[in-house]
Amino acid sequence: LVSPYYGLFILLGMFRVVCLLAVFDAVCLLDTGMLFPRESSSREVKELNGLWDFRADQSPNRNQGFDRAWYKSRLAETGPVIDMPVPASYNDITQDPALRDFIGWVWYEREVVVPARWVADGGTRVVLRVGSAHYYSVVWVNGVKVTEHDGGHLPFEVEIGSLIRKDPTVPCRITIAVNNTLTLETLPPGTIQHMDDRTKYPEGFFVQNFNFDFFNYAGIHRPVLLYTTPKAYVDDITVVTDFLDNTGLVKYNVSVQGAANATLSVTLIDKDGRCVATSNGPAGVLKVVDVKLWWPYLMHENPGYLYSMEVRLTAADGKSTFEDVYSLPVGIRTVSVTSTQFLINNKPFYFHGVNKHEDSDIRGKGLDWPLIVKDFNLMKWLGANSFRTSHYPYAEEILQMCDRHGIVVIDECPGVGIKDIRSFGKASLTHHLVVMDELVRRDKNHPSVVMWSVANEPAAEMPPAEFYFKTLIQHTKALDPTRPVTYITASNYARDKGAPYVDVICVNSYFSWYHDPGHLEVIPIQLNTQFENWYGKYQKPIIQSEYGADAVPGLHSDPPVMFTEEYQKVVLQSYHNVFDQKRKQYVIGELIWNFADFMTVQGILRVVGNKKGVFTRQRQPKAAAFILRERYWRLANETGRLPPWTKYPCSL
Ligand code: BDP
Repeated sequence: LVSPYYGLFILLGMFRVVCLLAVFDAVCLLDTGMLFPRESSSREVKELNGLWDFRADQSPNRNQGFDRAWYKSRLAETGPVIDMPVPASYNDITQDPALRDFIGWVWYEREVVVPARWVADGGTRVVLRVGSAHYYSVVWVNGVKVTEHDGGHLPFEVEIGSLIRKDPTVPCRITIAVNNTLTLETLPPGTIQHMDDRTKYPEGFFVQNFNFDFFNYAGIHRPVLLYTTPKAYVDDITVVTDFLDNTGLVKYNVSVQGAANATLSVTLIDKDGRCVATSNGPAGVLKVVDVKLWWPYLMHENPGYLYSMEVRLTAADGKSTFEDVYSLPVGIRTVSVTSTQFLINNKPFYFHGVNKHEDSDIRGKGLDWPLIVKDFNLMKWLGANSFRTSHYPYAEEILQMCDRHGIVVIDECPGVGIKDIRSFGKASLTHHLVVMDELVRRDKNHPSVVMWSVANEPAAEMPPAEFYFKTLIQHTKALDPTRPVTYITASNYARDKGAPYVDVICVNSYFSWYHDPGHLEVIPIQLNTQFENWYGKYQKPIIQSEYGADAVPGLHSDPPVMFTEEYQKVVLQSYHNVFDQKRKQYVIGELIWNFADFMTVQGILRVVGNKKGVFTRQRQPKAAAFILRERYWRLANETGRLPPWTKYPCSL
C-alpha cells in the first residue's frame, strides 16, 4: 500500500511549526468549505424539516427505484408513500418490523416553494444542504441528479440555483434516496450475508453484519435546508488561536469562491458587541488586548467565552457588486499535551465526562432539540466537563452547544468496528482519509473540540493496522497540527500497532464485566496493571475512555450481582479508587460508558439495548448517576476555579 499522501506527511512533519502559522488544511483533498449555514445580511436559510413522502424499496434487489426511475415523477405516482419526519431515523416510526430492520434504499421526497427573489436573482446561489443521511445518499432536483454522498454523520451540499431557474413555474421537487448498507469499505464497515439454505431461511433472506454495539439507525438524521449566498462568497474560514500574556491571537484564513478579486474585511466582536480587533485580506492575525479566553465548564467562572468573527466580502464582476457576510463564533484557547498532562490554556485539564450516543426513543439518531438541551442539563448536573462523540461525528448543533457551555469534546470519526482484515485495505484507508478530511473541515473551528479520535477499538493487533493507523494519524495531524490525535484502543498494550503514533493513549476496559464477570475484587489489580503497562511502554498520558457495567433500572441486590444498580455502582467506585491514585501521575481523564442506555441490535447479551447508561434511555438517573455526580463535582472543586454558588452541593 502506498498512500498518495506519504510524501506530504514527511514534508508537513518537518514544517509543523510553519503549518501552525499557515493554513492548516494544506493536505485536505476537498476543494470547498463546509461552513455551517447561518443567516446574515447577505444569506437566507429555509429549513425543509417536517414531513416528507417516503417509501422503502422492498423489491428483492432493492433496486426498483432506480430501475423505474422513481426520481423522475412524484413518489406518490410510482407507489404508496407514508409520512416520514425529517430529521429522524425511519426505523422506529412505524409498527412495521420490516421497516425497523430494513436494509437497502429508502426514498424521501418533498416539494419546496422557493422564494421568487431567489429564483429571479441570478446573482444568488441557492444551496441544498443535508446535515447527515445514513449511509449513502443520492439527490435529485426535479428529476435531475445533483449530487451523491458516501457516509453518514457528516454534511453535504450542492448548488441548485441554475436548475430551479430552468423553469420557475414548476415547484422544486427534492428526492433523496438513502441506502444504509454497510460494506467492508464503508465507515463503519459491515458485510451482507445471504442465507441460501431454504430449509432454514425464507427466499431472499439476508442480514447485515457489523462489529459495533449500537442500532444501525438510518434515514435523514439532521436538518435539510436551502440557503443562499451571493455569487461571490466566503467559502471557508480557518482559525487557529493562541495567546501571549493577556493578548489573544486569532490567526485566520478565508477562502473565497466566485470572484477572482475580492476585498475582505474581518472584525472580531466581543460578547458585549464591541469591536476588539480588525484586519483586511484573506489571511491575517487579529490581536485581542485583555483577551477573555475560552475555558471549559467548571474550570473557570466564565466558561465558553466566544467572540464573533465577522467576515465581510466585497467583489464586483463588471455588471454587479456582491457583498457577503459570515459570522463565525471564535473561542480563543490553546491545547497541548505533555507526557503526563493535557493542557488547556497551559493549565492541566482532567476529563471527567461521559461517552454518549445520538440515540433516543422514536427518533433514533434524528436531531431533536428538546433531547439535546436535556442532555446538556444532565451533563451539567453530573458535573461532567467533557464527552467523546462515540462512535461517529455528532450534529454541528451539538458542538455549538459545547462551544457555548464550555463542554470539551473528543471528536470521533465513524471508524468503529474495524475488525476484518479486509477493512484495512487501500479502498478502506482512502475512504477513511476522506472522512477525516470532511470531519476536520466541518469541526476545525470549534474551540470545544480538543482532540480527534480516528477510530474505536479497531483490530489494532493485525499486521496491516500499523500502516493504516500511521497513515491516518499522520494525515490528521497534517490536516490540523493544532490538536492531538488518538484512537480508542481495547487491545493488548504490547501488540497495539497504532499506539506509537497517537498523542494520548485512550483505553477501554470492562474488568469484572466482560472479563471475570461478577468478580469485583479483580478491578483494583487489573486496572492498575493496565495503566502501568500502557504508561510503562509509551510514556504518554492516558484517558480511561470507557468503563462501566449494565444495570437494568430497578434491579437490586446486596451483595451486588451483575445487572443490578448496586453492581454498576460498585464497578464505578472500584475504578474511581484507582483513578484517584493514577491521576496524580499520568491518567488525565475518565469517561463513563455510557451517559444513557441506548438501542443495539437484538442479541443474547442485550436486553432491549445496552444498559450501561447512568441514565435510562428516557434520561432518568440510576443509582450510579449519583455516585458519578458526587465524584465529578468533587473533582471540579479540587481542580477548577468555581464561584462559590456553583460549588456542589450548595447549588443543588
Ligand atoms: C465497548 C465499545 C462500545 C460498547 C461497549 C459495551 O466501544 O461501543 O457499547 O463496549 O459492550 O467495547 O457496552
